[in-house]
Amino acid sequence: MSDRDELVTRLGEAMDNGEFEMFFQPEFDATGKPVAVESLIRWRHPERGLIPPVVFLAICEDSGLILPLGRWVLGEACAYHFRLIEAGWPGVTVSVNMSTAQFEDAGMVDYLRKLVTEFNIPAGAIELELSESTVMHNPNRSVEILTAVRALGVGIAIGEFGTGYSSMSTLHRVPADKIKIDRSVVRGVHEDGNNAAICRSIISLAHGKDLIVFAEGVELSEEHAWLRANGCDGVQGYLFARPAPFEDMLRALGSLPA
Ligand code: G
Ligand code: MN
Repeated sequence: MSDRDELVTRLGEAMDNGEFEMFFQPEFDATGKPVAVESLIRWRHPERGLIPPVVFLAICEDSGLILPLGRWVLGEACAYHFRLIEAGWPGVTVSVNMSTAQFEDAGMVDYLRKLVTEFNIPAGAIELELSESTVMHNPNRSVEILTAVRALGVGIAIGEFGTGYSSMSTLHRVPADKIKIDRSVVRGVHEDGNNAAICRSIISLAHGKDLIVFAEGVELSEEHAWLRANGCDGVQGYLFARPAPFEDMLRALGSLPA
């Protein structure tokens, strides 16, 4: 058996054994109030410890394991919505990253509908985060899927924005609620004229379409200050909180960004 086949087998077992878990990274609005938590999958390997998604997600996609795994993640997002309420954070959205294969899976919307109905998930409690390339993989189909998703009261965020060549046409074609500017564009925005120009135009285009704009990967207080001064609606990044297990993340929610 090849290393890859072995890993595929092992990943299947990991699912059955409950070795996957969700980490969370908060997002704050312009006043410093936590408004969302992005859920990020991790594999807690019994011997190798915590394994980041870059190591296993591509293999999950190739092997088809991404579909059951993605459904598990959606179920977790619903469960954590209720845990956030219990913890005293009822208005905080749980954001779920979704890969292209899962997004385009014919059963995805039905599964999401089943969860939303069964658990009585209120509008705005859950948000799907899709990369620009996922949305632009098959734009016509994406419009159909996104329209159905939004009809369920599930929000749409387009992440890693500003890296694809199609950024601007994406905004005009697809229904969404929120744009997340990629951290490569946010980096050094207070001193890098190119990034500043890109951020400014993304913010103005998004606002022109009634979308809110968040910045990913904010690491410096200077970047944060620039973003606030230039109308960015919210922020996420190491400056405020790193991805962390749920309980640790809750503690970070309490300490507002400066
Ligand atoms: O593209 P996406 O939003 O899915 O990426 C999420 C990943 O980005 C997380 O796993 C997290 O580790 C990383 N990340 C989040 N905030 C920051 C940051 O401020 N700086 C850097 N370098 N990486 C970050
Ligand atoms: Mn993300």
